[in-house]
Amino acid sequence: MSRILFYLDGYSHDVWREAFRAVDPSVEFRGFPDWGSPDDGPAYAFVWEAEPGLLKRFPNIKAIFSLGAGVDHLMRDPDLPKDVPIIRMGDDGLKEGMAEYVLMSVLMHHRQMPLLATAQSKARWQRVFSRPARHVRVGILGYGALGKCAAEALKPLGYNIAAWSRSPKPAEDGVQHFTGEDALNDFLARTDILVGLLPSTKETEGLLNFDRLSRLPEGASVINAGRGTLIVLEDLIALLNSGYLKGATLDVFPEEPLPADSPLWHQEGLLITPHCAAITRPDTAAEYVVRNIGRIEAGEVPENILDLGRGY
Ligand code: NDP
Ligand code: OXD
Repeated sequence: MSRILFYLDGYSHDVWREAFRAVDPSVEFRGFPDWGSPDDGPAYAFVWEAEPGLLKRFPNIKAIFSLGAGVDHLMRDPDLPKDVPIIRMGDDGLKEGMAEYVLMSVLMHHRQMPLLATAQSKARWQRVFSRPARHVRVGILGYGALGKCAAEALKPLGYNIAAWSRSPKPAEDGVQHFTGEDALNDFLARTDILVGLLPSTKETEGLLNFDRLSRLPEGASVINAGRGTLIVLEDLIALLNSGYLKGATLDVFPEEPLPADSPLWHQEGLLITPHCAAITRPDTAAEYVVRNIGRIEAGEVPENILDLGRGY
C-alpha cells in the first residue's frame, strides 16, 4: 500500500482519487488539506504549486512527484526538502496533448491563420497562398520527451524539421540536430516556424531576445509552449509590429494567468492559449506515478528524475 499526499488547488480531487483507485485500489489517496500527520509513515507527494514550506513539514515524504513536466513551481519553494528525489511528469497523456498542440499550431502558422483571422474580423475576403509543408522549415527548441513527440506528429506531413538541444542526439531520419549555444544562431537562421519546448532554467530565461529573434528569417513565426520566461515579450511584440515576424502563438507567460489588461490580448498576429497545450491527465498520470513508486520501492531509479544541477 502506498500513501499519496496530493495537492492541486482549485480543482476537485475526486477524479484523481478515482484514477488512482482504478490503477491500484490499495493506494491511500489523501488530498490536501487532509494529509494527516507527518508521523503517519512513509508517503509520496504528488503536487502542483503546493504552498511554500508545506513539503518541509512532512519529513515522511520519500519522493516528490510533480504534477507537470515543469518543476519551476517546486523550485520557487525556498524550503523545498533537499534530499528528497523529485520526479517530473512524463506520462503518455502529456506527450499526446503536446503533440496535438504543436501540430495544430504549426499548421495554423503555416496556413496563415492569424492573418486570416484578422481579415475575417474586418470582413475582408483575403485569399492567401501557402507553401507546401515540405518547403516549411520547423525548428523545435528543446528536444526532450515533448519535443520528440512534437516531431513525430509533424513528420507525416513532410515538414522540414530541425531540433536544438543541450546535448548531442543520435542521427535520426527526418530531423536535423543542432547542439548547444554555438549552434543556436544557425538553427534559428534555418527556421520558418519556431516551436519553444524548453524548461525554465537560468540558461533558458530570456534566451529569445531581440537579437536571437532577429536571427529567424523575415516572415517567420514563433510558438512557445515551454515556459514564458523563454521570450522577452517586448522584443517579440516589437518584431511583430514591425512586420519582421509574421505571427506567434503563446501558451505560457511570465505571469499567469495573463492579466486581463495586458496589451498582448489585443496584439495583431498573436494567438493566445491559457497554458493548456498539454494538461496532465488523471488516468495516465496515476498509472505513471504508481509505476514509479513501484520502481522506488524495488530500489530502482524512477523515470524522469530531476537533475538539480541542470534544473530540469
Ligand atoms: P525534457 O527534460 O524531456 O526536455 C527538455 C529539453 O530541453 C531537452 O532536449 C534539453 O536538452 C533541452 N534543454 C534544456 N536546457 C537547455 C539549454 N540550456 N540549451 C539547450 N537545450 C536545453 O522536458 P519535456 O520535454 O518533458 O518538457 C519540456 C518543458 O515543457 C517542461 O519543462 C515544461 O516547462 C513545458 N511544458 C509545458 C506544458 C504546457 O502545457 N504548456 C505542458 C508540459 C510541459 P538535452 O536533451 O540535451 O537534455
Ligand atoms: C507542465 C505544464 O509542466 O503543465 O506539465 O506546464
